[in-house]
Amino acid sequence: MTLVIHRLLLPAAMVFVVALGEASAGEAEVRTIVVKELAFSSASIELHVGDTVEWVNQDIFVHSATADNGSFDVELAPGAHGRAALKTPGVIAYHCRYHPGMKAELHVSE
Ligand SMILES: [Cu+2]
Repeated sequence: MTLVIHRLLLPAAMVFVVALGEASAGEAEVRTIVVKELAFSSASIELHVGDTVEWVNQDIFVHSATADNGSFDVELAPGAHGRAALKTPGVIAYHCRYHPGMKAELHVSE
């Protein structure tokens, strides 16, 4: 009888642990920012540590997403995408190395 109960409970317990693990991981997200017509689509975006930003270059020009603090420097060929993982909280201002007018910010919280 004990054996039967174990067989029933074990899978249920495993599902519970998996669910807890996902919740405590903070549901890391991939957030897309489109780069188009010489601009970043989001001038300011709210994110969390562990999230990833993906820039999608829909222009016919080369762009970059370059953090002012040096934490990332993503080269974006025409039609290409590039990613940066966010590891520390704070406001990260970034720009395009090729077009000084292209600027935006990431607001990263814990
Ligand atoms: Cu640019």
